[in-house]
Order: sequence, then C-alpha cells, then structure tokens
Amino acid sequence: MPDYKLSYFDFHGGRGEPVRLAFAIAGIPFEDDRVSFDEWGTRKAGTPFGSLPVLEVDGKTLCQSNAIGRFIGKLAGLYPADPWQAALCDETMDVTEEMIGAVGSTMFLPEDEKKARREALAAGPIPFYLERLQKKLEENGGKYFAGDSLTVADLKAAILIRLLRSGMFDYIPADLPDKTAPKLVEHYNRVMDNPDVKAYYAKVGAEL
Ligand SMILES: N[C@@H](CCC(=O)N[C@@H](CS)C(=O)NCC(=O)O)C(=O)O
Repeated sequence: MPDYKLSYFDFHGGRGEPVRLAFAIAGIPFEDDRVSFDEWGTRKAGTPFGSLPVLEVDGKTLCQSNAIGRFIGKLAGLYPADPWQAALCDETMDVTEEMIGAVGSTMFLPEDEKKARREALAAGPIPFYLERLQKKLEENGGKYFAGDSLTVADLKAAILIRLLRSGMFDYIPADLPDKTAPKLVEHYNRVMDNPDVKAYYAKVGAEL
C-alpha cells in the first residue's frame, strides 16, 4: 500500500476533514499531518499552490480538496462507478466548495467589511444554496446526494453544515441550516451516525 500523508489545519473541519473521514471509513492508514496556524507562515511557500489540504502519495503531491476527495473516494468505495451518479457526487462537492469559498474569503477582512460581507451572505446566497442543496438531496431520495450509499459528497456537505452550525462565523446565524434546510441537518446527523465516523471521532477524542 502507498504511503499517504494528508496535511491540513489542526481542527475537525474545513476542506481537509472529509478526506480524513474517507481514509478512516476505508480503514486506509495515513499520516495525519496537522498544521498549526503558527506553523503555516513558514510552510505555505513550500506547498504547491500556497494552500491546504495537500495529499502526498509516496512523496508525490496532490492539491485541491475535491480532487483529493475523488481520489480517496475511488480508493475507499465512496465515489460512484456510474458516470451519472459520479457527476451528481461532483455537483454536490463543487457547490459545497463554492459555499466554503464564499464564507472562507471573509476570514481575514477588517471587522466592518467582514460584518457587511457575512450579513449579505446570510441574507441571500447561503440560504439560497442551502435550500437548493436540500432540494437536490430530496431529488435523490433524501438520504444521500449520489446513488444510494455514502459518498465523499455526503462527507463534504456534512462538514459544511457542521461548520455553519458551529457559530464560529460571526454575523452568520448558527441556526441558518436548521431554519432553511432542516433536511440537510438530518443528513448531517445521518453521516455522523455512521459507525466508522463515530469510531473515528471517538479515536481522535473530538468533542463536536
Ligand atoms: N480550492 C482549494 C482551496 C484551498 C484553500 O483555500 N485552503 C485554505 C484552507 S481551507 C487555506 O489553505 N488557507 C490558507 C491560505 O490560503 O493561506 C481547495 O479546495 O483545496
């Protein structure tokens, strides 16, 4: 088996977390390289695109969370073989990525600008995307975003819901998902109830 090393920030969320979960579900051992924010200043320049996550496979690097997710998803049996279902999986991953990008881009803004941008996102784009994502989930039967079993799209969407509900984004009400897309919250709970996901969080001692 190749040597896998995933470098990502040291918290149970963000773009790296679905990959950690996919490894854990598949039972594929990997080096969980957790980068502290202090360390990041010196490590950024050494990454291929100045960002994380980065996956190393026998020393070769792969960037872009969705590319990494699909790669591990294929190894882990968490990515559909059927082309249409695979495209649905990609669709959810890409929509989720757009939402993470929109919220993430406000992180280091001056406070007044951050407040204005986040309030604008909370007033329109976030509920819009959540409602439409919920509609997509329902169109696929309500349990999973693609096919009839867990995929990397479910992991990515679930981590986004946890992030939004965490309250870590000032000016974005933490109850926005519950109010606008309760089926996505149910979906989040379904993913967290997966026995492998539960075992992973118990192992890493996460308090979610
Ligand atoms: N499209 C990229 C975005 C990567 C990205 O922006 N990562 C953030 C963390 S989630 C990052 O590295 N931020 C620190 C920085 O840009 O210096 C992906 O999906 O991997």
